[in-house]
Amino acid sequence: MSTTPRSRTALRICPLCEATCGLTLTIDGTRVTAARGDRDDVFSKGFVCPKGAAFPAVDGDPDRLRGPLVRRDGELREASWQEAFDAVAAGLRPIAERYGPHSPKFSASLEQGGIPIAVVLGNPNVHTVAGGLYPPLLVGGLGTRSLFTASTVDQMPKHVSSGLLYGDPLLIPVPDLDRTDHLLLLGANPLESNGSLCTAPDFPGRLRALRARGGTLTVVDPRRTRTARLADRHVPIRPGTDALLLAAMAHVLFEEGLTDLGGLAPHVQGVDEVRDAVREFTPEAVAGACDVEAAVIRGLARELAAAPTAAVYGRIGSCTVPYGTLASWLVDVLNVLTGNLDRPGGALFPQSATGAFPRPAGPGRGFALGRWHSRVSKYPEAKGELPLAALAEEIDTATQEGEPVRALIAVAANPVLSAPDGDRLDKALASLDFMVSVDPYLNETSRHAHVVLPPPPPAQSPHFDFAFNALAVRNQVRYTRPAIPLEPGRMAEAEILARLVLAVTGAHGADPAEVDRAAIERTLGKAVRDPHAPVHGRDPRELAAQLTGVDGPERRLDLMLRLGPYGDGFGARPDGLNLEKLLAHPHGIDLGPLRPRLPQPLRTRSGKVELLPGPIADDLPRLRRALAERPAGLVLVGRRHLRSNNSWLHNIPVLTGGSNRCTLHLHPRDAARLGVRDGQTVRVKGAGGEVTAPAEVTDTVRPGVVSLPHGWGHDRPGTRLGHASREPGANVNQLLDGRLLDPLSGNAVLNGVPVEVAPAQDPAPVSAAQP
Ligand SMILES: Nc1nc2c(c(=O)[nH]1)N[C@H]1C(S)=C(S)[C@@H](COP(=O)(O)OP(=O)(O)OC[C@H]3O[C@@H](n4cnc5c(=O)[nH]c(N)nc54)[C@H](O)[C@@H]3O)O[C@H]1N2
Ligand SMILES: Nc1nc2c(c(=O)[nH]1)N[C@H]1C(S)=C(S)[C@@H](COP(=O)(O)OP(=O)(O)OC[C@H]3O[C@@H](n4cnc5c(=O)[nH]c(N)nc54)[C@H](O)[C@@H]3O)O[C@H]1N2
Ligand code: SF4
Ligand SMILES: [Mo]
Repeated sequence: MSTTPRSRTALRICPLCEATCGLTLTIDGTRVTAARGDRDDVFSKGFVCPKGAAFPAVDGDPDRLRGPLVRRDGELREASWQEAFDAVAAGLRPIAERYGPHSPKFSASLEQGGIPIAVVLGNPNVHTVAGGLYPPLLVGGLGTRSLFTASTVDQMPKHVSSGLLYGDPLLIPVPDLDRTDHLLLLGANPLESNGSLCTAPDFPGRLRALRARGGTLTVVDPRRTRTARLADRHVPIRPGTDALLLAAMAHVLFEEGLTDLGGLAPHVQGVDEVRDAVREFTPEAVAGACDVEAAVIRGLARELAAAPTAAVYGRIGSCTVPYGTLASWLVDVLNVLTGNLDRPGGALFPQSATGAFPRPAGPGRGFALGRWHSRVSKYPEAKGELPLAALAEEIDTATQEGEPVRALIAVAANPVLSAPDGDRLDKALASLDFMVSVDPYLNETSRHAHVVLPPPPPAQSPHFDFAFNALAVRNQVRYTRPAIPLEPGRMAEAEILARLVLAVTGAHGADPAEVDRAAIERTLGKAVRDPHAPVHGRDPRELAAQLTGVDGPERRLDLMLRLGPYGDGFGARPDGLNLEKLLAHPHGIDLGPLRPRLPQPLRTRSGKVELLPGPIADDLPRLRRALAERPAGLVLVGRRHLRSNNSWLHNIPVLTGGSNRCTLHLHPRDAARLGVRDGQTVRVKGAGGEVTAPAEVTDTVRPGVVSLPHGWGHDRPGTRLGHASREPGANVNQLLDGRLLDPLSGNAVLNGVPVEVAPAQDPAPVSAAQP
């Protein structure tokens, strides 16, 4: 690569999807001018997709905010950081004091939500160092029960099924992509998404390698996606019915004597109960609802059982549906029944370098659901969160008990587009007493904030994958420091969030480094008291003094690495990992293939995999009723485009255009029936509202199903998204009213939603007299 004297290269892990590819950036002065895959990256080995290659444009988008905005006289105006945090403290403290734990108004009742300040955490928090380290301190510091995150429009069903099966909602098995002989993939399209809850740089290449080594790939999806086209078999299921299909597969395994738990058997309880629970779900009974022939379902079950190793893997299309938790549970049940859970080639539990140090196997505390409920609709919490779909009503609806949400802190979240019924949420946000957004853009959500605190662009931020290393198909660890120093006037996102923690806890103005110091002190204090910890009995101050790193976040990373499963234990294991060692390996450290781990990480009360947990058993009658359900009309599903990322990359010209458009896919048969021509504008109507979009007639969707991508609808005033607002698209989530949830997880139903489609009237010709 040609480099001018002023240009240099720097490594940076890509934050734009879960694949976490290593990038080599070319930097000219203080500008990123090119990005390519880092060939020496121990995990991604040079892979890069069009989004990663567009890193310079994403990083350098001129619409990114350069400094904070503070609302004055109704207008968001540029302000200094000092003014911005003064405004945050002035806006939040009175509410915190009025309703907080020390005030007479504080409701100690679990049912009533405590303090009326909500925290909303969006998807990029799992892609930043700051998002991994500070949100728990923020939520804890506020003492709020009003926590809403992107998880409840995404993977909460998987957390709940893992919580119930294994006692730990974060213990999620991932398919052993590189070694499996057979992959059954439901509701995922990794050729566009690059994978989710399965971190695998070059997912497409790994699927091709699976086929090249003689393995088989089956894809279950109502659309013939790029992934489906790569597969040996594509099953175009009716949306929302995966749980029925999987239950019938389990039925066949029992009926035909094909279950074989292998070495897993001593660690599993409840197999006979599952056999009874799926008795009614014969392939013949589910075939009509799924619109998949019984013989095909039997074939799927037999193939799964016959494969030397196999993995069942479900994602968005199996989670964001009315039976999302049941489907997520059944995915793992099938892996267990065929002996594929926790064995090479099957589905295994990764071991992340920043995970907890392994403690001896044995009974744990289990996983509880519904420890408190939302104020208005009484939705049960799951994993400490309330459904994002209920955020609007928690703000705009008064009830007898508790206070409506009055103030909100949004970090990296755009729920006006990402969550159901954006119009209602839009109005609700506008009615708040106070709102803060930590966001690089003035967009559909942050435009309602009283203070916007913009983090620096990714090249000026460090990167470590706290979340995705625990979901990766290979154990490995990588860290990249900021590729470019902070520009003058910028504040690191870690410092922004640390200052927010100070502001909400009444310590506004204190040194933000105190937040990290206190966090380190707490962690070490606990560790030295823990008989299983490598530092048991040692002096926490002496340990804290050993931490290296240039700032608080780095010292916290060093701490987690040293206490982690590969760590040096502060000298207990001198060969072990610490930050210094990691920094000496800029392309990362490979920690080997996934290994069987059970029963060690189980935290259920029995200490075993509890195959038929009570809440699941209680939800099965609902699935039995679904056997008889058939949608009367069209149902809607989503889709992702390789060059998209939820709601926030439509402002990057190189990532828009071409096939990346907000069009309604519909099958030629449905188009003919409705009198819709290709390219014609259609009206789509759902329970929450109506949108218009150009029709794209294509047989890649099955008959009876239409598809519209999410994250569009950039036509609201008061945003600063120059490019996105020129081709705004329609907000698919306006079709939802937010009432349709998976009951166990509170996850919004985003797929398989009934809609009506009709040709729109051609727009009236513009009269010359119009102003
Ligand atoms: N209909 C439908 N709706 C969906 C989905 C679907 O499949 N169908 N998918 C759902 C899923 S899986 C998800 S995860 C959600 C995502 O929904 P959200 O969590 O709302 O995520 P995004 O839409 O990606 O918006 C991210 C926000 O973070 C900001 N941001 C970007 N980088 C940074 C950063 O480094 N720091 C900070 N502080 N902010 C940053 C962006 O400007 C943007 O405002 O959408 C969900 N909504
Ligand atoms: N390019 C790009 N990559 C992304 C994102 C992005 O927006 N763009 N978002 C990121 C995020 S936040 C996430 S969570 C991941 C998601 O990653 P994936 O889970 O791979 O998400 P999708 O590509 O939406 O694939 C979901 C598939 O489910 C199908 N489907 C819909 N309903 C059903 C159903 O009822 N049953 C079955 N079996 N299938 C169904 C849809 O047709 C679609 O093809 O992608 C991440 N990566
Ligand atoms: S696959 Fe994901 S992580 Fe890799 S370059 Fe593309 S967007 Fe970045
Ligand atoms: Mo997501």
